[in-house]
Amino acid sequence: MTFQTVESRPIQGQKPGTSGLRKKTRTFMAPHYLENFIQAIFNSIGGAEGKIFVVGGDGRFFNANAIQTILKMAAANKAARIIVGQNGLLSTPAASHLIRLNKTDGGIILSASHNPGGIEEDFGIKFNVANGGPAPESVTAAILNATLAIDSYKIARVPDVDLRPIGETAVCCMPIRIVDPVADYCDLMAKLFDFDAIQSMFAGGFSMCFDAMHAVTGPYAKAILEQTLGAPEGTVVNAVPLEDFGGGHPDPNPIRAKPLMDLMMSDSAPDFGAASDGDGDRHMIVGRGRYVTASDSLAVLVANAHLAPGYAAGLAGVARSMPTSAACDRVAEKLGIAIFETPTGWKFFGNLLDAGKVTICGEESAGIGSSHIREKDGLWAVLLWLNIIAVRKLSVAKILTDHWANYGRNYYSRHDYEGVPPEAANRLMDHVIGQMETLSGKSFGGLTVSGADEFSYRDPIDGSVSDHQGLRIWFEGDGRAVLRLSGTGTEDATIRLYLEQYKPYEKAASLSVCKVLLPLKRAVIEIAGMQRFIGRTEPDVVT
Ligand code: VG1
Ligand code: CO
Repeated sequence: MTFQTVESRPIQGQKPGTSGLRKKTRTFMAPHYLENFIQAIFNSIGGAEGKIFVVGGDGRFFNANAIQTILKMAAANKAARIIVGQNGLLSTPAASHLIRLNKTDGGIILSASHNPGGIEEDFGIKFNVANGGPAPESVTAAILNATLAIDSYKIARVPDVDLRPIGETAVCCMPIRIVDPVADYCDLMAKLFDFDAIQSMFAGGFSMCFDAMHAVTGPYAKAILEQTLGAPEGTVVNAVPLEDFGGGHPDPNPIRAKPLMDLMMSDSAPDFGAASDGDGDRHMIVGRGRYVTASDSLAVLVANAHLAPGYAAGLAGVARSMPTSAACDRVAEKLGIAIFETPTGWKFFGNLLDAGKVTICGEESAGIGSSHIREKDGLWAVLLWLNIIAVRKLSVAKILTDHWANYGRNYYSRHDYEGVPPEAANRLMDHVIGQMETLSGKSFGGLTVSGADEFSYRDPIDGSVSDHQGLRIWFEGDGRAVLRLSGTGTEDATIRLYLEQYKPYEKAASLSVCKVLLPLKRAVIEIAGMQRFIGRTEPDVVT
């Protein structure tokens, strides 16, 4: 018998409200676990029969095995066809593009993004819908319900498919198209950006280092930056995707991408530095001697996007996640375009993009993207920066200081407290929520609170409401702090504290970020009772 129906039990796992399932790899490898989740996805969308899906992942440990299981389950569930990246590789943005380009019914992306990979580390599965974007909350809720109700799954008992040759193959009678993971994505980038201008810039000696962090963007960056745009070989480092990302966290921030930071702060720094995360949807920009926060990157891209051919007609509007700094709001205001504030997570941008209300969206975690797909896009952001530099012929540092001179500066930093026992993290948050009504007017170390609330979002397109999206505290004198719990961890809780202080340009010149934000940090530590609830006040990661 080729197709088998296997009896099965509900699985524990998905956190309500998250767009995918992220767990320890061993959990996914346990009997029936992965299968149950995949069947739950199919069940929640009215079955896979007759549907077309894109499948691919970031190449981490278990990627190859999981894809084989998914192909066999899709065949047993009578899917019409599958488009899969060669060797099972697809970056999240490339998968989003393939879903749209081929008018498919959605895609299954295997990644735990910036989380480390390996048998003792993390694995994840995201389901993206037909617009190419992460499943909205209505769909993730349906998947969650399906995981709790499941009693069996269907799978074909056939040998593995060889995913090395590009071209047509099949599992049972279900056709599979194995595609070059880079080609279509590269074509899309060539339409949006002035490749000739960037090419001339490289030909003129412009130097760059792109750290792919042994994750999925290696092949993309090599094909686009080196082979297409003519950057010298060796511009892309750590370019081969490894199952364990070389033992690191593929999270493009100054801590995890320290070798790149060290290079860019040294005497031998190239003109431009960039990195991307595990699944290629996020980025880091660092100029010679100058790190660019993601919030500033977003503001600079919004202010200069019209210099790239794909955005020459201007932007419809901009959206940013709530914890992201308001630097891009100032640009939007000057451009006279709408600005939307959404909860953390790319899925909240989908409706705004589909409705044509916004062209560029961004998050402080270095996920920035545009209407070209429905995911954030690391390489896209890097290419837009390159296009802007090619046109303006200025260094990153100069572009940034010019920007602050025009708009003033939103000093910004995110502090992550990792490995916190979940109960302690919840008690801390509850403690702040308990004070919400009474904080206004109180002073903490000389800073006076001017307002506080818990962020709730009403989607302007479909009216759906998402509550409990983080705690906001405003201070007199243009300061803001945000506290929220990470939704992407797999073990303990991570508390994220976001600090932001606006200064008009006269005062913005060359102040230290730490110094500017210290009073805010002290105030929040006191308000949240940090020492009392989690036994410390210093974060693990500061970005
Ligand atoms: C983090 C980031 C958030 C991002 C999410 C997924 O979430 O803060 O901005 O959308 O990761 O990114 P959290 O809940 O841990 O703060 V990725 O690159 O995993 O697709
Ligand atoms: Co990612």
